[in-house]
Amino acid sequence: MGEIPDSHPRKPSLLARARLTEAAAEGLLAESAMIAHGRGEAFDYLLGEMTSDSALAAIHESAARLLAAERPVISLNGNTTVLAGKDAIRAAAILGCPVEVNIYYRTSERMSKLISTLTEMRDEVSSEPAPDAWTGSQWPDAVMAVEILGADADGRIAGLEGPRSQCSSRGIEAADAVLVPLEDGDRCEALIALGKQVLVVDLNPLSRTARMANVTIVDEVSRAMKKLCKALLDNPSPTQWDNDATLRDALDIMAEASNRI
Ligand code: PTJ
Repeated sequence: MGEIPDSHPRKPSLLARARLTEAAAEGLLAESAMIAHGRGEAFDYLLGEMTSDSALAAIHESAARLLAAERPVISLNGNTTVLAGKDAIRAAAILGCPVEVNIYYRTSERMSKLISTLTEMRDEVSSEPAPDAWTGSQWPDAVMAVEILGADADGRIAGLEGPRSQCSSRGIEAADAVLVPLEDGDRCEALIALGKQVLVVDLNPLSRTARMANVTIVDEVSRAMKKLCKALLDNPSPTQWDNDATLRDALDIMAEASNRI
């Protein structure tokens, strides 16, 4: 892809497409990854390709619940690793928690490619300047301490059958709070049934996942994960959360999109 000028109004979206196309060629993504992304893009277009106030509130609530959890984990699939893997590592470093590669269309080849990609990303993040409030060698130490789980599928998500139930016993199985961007409805339901806090990122406010989660961030995953890192540094506390209100707000914004013409 040629150079996209900074002035191009849809530059981030075009860059995301280029990243996904490259990742697909490298074998990191599910065959249906582009279909999922295209559906997300359509919703994002209606949202004006920006983080709404209600999505930002959901990001703060998710940060608060992850900080309050005893064993939080960030679950990563193919699309999320490619679009927001580095921010997921940054968030995990701030939280002192693992990330877990947990994919819907599971093959051992994709698992090992995604784990290698995240390992390289972790190295890169460790040599970045520390965020505010982190000093000296604290940041690289915290980043390098982020475990990348998923290779040993020695745990189970009770209530699911077959490869989709596989997870790490020290990650999703043991977790009391799971951040799962772009999750499938059945798995979201199973995690909720296990009594875990389920925090999701999904541009479709009507998806089963969006409607079932404890907190739904209706925002594009790379924007949301960047803002989540900032929110974690603010150290917020959990509140009474009305998730249906955030879904209704996203739908209202989409319904009002015609006013932008
Ligand atoms: O890597 P795998 O094997 O785990 O597979 C990942 C995909 C995403 C292919 C798989 O989980 C899948 O098929 O997902 P679905 O059921 O199509 O759901 C994807 C949801 O994520 C849809 O509701 C989309 O609107 C939403 N979505 C897609 N791209 C983004 C997004 N939400 C936020 N940010 C995005 N970039």
